[in-house]
Amino acid sequence: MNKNVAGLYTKEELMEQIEGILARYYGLSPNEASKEHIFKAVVMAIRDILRQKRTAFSKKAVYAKKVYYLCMEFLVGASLRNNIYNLGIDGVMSEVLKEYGYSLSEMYELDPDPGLGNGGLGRLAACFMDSLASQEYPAMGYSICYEYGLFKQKIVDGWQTEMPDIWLPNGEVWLVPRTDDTANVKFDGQLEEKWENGWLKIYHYNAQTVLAVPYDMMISGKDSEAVSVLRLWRAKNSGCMDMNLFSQGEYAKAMEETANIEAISKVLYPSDDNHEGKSLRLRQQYFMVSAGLQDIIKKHLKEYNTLENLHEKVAIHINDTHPALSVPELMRLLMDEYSLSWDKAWFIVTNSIAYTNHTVMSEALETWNEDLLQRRLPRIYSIIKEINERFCHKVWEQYPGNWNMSEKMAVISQHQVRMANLSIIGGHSINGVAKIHSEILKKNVFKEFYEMNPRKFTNVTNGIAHRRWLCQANPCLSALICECIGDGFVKNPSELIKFKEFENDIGILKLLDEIKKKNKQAFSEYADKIQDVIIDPDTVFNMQVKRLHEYKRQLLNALRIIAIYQRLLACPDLDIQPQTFIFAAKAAPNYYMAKRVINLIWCLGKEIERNPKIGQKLKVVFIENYSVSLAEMIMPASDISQQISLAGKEASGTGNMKMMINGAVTLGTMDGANAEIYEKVGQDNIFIFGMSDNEVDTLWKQGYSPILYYQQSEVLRGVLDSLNKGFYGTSFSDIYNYLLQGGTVPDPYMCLADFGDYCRVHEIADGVYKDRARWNKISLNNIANAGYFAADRSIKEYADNIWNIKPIK
Ligand code: 26Q
Repeated sequence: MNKNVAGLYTKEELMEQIEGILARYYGLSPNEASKEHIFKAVVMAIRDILRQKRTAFSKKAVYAKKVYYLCMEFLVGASLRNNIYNLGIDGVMSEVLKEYGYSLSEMYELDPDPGLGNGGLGRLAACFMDSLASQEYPAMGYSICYEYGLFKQKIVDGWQTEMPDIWLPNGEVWLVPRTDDTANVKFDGQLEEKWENGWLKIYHYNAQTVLAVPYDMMISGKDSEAVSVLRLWRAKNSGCMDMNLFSQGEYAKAMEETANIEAISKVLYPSDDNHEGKSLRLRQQYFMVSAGLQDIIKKHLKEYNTLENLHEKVAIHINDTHPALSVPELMRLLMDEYSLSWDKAWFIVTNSIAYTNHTVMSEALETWNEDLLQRRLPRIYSIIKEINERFCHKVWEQYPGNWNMSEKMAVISQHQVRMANLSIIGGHSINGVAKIHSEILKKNVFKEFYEMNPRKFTNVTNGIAHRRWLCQANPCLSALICECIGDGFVKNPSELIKFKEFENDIGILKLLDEIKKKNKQAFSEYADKIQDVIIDPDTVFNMQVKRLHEYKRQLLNALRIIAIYQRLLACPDLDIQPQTFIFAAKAAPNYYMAKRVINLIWCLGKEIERNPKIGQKLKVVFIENYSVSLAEMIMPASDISQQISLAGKEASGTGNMKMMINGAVTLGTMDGANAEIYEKVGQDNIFIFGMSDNEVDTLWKQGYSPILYYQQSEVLRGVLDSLNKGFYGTSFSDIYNYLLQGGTVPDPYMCLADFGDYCRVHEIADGVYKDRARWNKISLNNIANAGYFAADRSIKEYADNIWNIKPIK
């Protein structure tokens, strides 16, 4: 099998390939093979196809500028369906499997969903790999091959418990080990500087050397010749055990060292909000950065035999500050290993690196303790100090006497190393991930940097892999769109706007309604199967699925549900639209308040269930273990998409886009990408409520007094008081206190300030929902306007405006 163009594989060729693998690897004929064997052989056959395609593509891309995307997380999701779809071999593969007595969906069920990310940021990186390949950009991603991904969540008696995500035994089939490209990464030790022939040579003594072994995962493009490679590094002890220790009889200590080293790629940190400054996390970051940059240099030298043109041929993207050590590490490699001068190295570094910021929350901005950095990474520390000194000098020259400017922009301050400042100074571009977010970066968070260098700042609004989230996750809707406007939108998502022509077509609107119903039914069956919960597909599916965070305000949603519940308790015969509130969310394991909110939602659901009459109109379900695979079931089944963060806090959100493209209607605040969804669909096709980001700032500055809202609203009083008594036998008086008083300040996300408007707008939405024709028209308008939120568009903007790379045609 040696074909370049997707979709040209015949049934016979694929069977020959699969059977060859079964024979070679397992010594089995198809008759003897189990379902698992067939699955593995199918994956290996696809892997081979992708590898051949990648080799051919790399040849075409020689001498072209390439992008390297560094990210501590890639939440890729299951791979089999995506690759089969993108290669266009669904039909023929299904026939092949029939010969062995299986179906495609049986194979998909065996395909693991590696949890190599926490949420939005990691999923964005995965969507980008897909778009890069589909649009034929030469690209490679770098990350860590965590042995354990994000924990698996189980709710036990209403409380989140965490279990390890052991993905590798099954997931390993997707990985190709590339031991030839193993790199060495050095930690600890001491430095010595020596002048030799007019050069300052740096010697790094007593360092601990860790092997970084690469494993490649290939990601195909849709109808394209390109394949993106995601290179995941695994930490290994450098082979030789410490024989000194061993000879002295200290066996356990010698083993401990291996365990310590291999811990680097053992587990993904499950917290996406709170920077804790742990030594292991620092080692993970440097491990990935150093291995990745060495790899980039090696590849570049192979093509050009010089590093002088690195910045012309390589774009290095750091996804948030987690890979920010790229700045000093690339300086180190260029100067210490390849003898470039500081100025030359600095020119190359600052013209290669670009940085995306994903948060404005101060507690999530990374800083590292100076002593820790100096101990673990002595050379990197000395380079950061030099960068800081040179930069502060420049600031001082430009703003003489202005201590404020220097203090705000310094890389090192009060014994902390600030990674965002390092990333801005060491790169040529910084961008936010939605318009409003990028404005906030310029206005507040990085105001001084913006003043000094406005041209570095830009925005690239996020986007999603629409082929995964629409074409694959919702095949019926996708087929309907194809019938109406053709299949151009698959490769060119902006064509989705043509679907708008059908907004008054009663027949199409009815079909849209039927598809939604079918997806809701499918989700109900799935929920019953995985979690034993019964959901009525004839109710409104009102969904909030995302990580659990105070700023995302799942609590606000819960408060309103309590209000509805109380209304129904008071008059059980009230004629309301029956609705199901569906939540799915993981909380960081040490985030107590987030876990309490899950607890509240769960107890509320249980208590309502006990009252069968009310239960017919109102249901609350918490679906466990939110993951990419679960999201692929949820998005197509959603009617209302709740995006209710406090304005100014959610950088972008991408779940909002996934729901929109599946025809859900957003009910949300003017935050993150919601504001752009509003711009695209217009006010008739979205339900917006709450304070604007400016109003939020003003209220907070003038002093937020939740008690006023409590006093003014009887409904709110009823809701809050009921927290003290609690639900399903559990009191939530701590949440009552949090909302009204708090420890030092009450609820910083001001749920009560937005509560009234939230209820008002929700009521309008419920009214519109009753008018099915009108609702379906709104739904259609959301789908038609979702093309802008495709990752293909985001990637093109990055390619044109930041990376300066071109597709390989
Ligand atoms: C930091 C230090 C130590 C350990 C972990 C971390 C860490 C890990 C993950 C910090 C943050 C994250 C993830 C952040 C994230 O997902 N942010 C989201 O990014 C999305 C893509 O741009 C946006 O849509 C969301 O608005 C944003 O919250």
